[in-house]
Amino acid sequence: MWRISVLTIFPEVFPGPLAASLAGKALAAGAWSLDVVDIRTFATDKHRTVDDTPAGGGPGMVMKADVLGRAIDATATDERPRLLLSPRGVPLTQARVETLAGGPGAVLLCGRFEGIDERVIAARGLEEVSIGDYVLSGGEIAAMVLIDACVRLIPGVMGAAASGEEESFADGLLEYPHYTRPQNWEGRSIPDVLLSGDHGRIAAWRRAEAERLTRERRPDLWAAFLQRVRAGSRTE
Ligand code: JAH
Repeated sequence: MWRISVLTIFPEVFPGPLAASLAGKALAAGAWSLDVVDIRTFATDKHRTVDDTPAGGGPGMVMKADVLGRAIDATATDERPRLLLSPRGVPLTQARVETLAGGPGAVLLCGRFEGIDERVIAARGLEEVSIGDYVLSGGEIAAMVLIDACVRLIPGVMGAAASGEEESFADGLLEYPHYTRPQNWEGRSIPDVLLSGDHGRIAAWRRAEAERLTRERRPDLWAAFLQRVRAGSRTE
């Protein structure tokens, strides 16, 4: 079974939205497991302290190495990758999500405050992963994002539709626009080509729209796409 362990000082926020929808049904059905560990239970003092002032001074607080070390050691005795959700991590990609979903699961450490003692990252082999260039209040919501992206790829969770969609993202373009009935809504109609029944023209229109949207919105993806097209026409 695909296993997630989450280490957090806010255990009550899990499973949160992960309990809804198909991911929640799959969790209830035992297709994956979620083990939530309250970091605070590994504090040893009366006030169950998990943070302290930064060495060298400065604002905020830092999560303590000793508490986190014990929490990780009590949770992660297996082969699963250990990830720290962090705005300075390597960007999470669909390719990485596929790798994680195809493995045994993951141990996710959710930081709070200014961050965690750097020595824990080295000593416990944590890999820092970012879900985007913005700062959250802590790693919990980022962990939920990562879990959601992985769980929908577990065989049998979402059915055949999801894996088909993955292929369209895997070719590096944004999704084409979607429409459904009614044909006219608030004076806006569905593009004629989609009602033509001509599957060749429909596929060509969708492809052109996917390319246009990618070019307009994501110059980074568009440049990578053009590179692949050029490399492909050299070797094939
Ligand atoms: C913020 C600990 N890449 C998104 C992301 C992930 C984690 C955090 N922020 C943004 C974060 C404060 C404390 C983690």
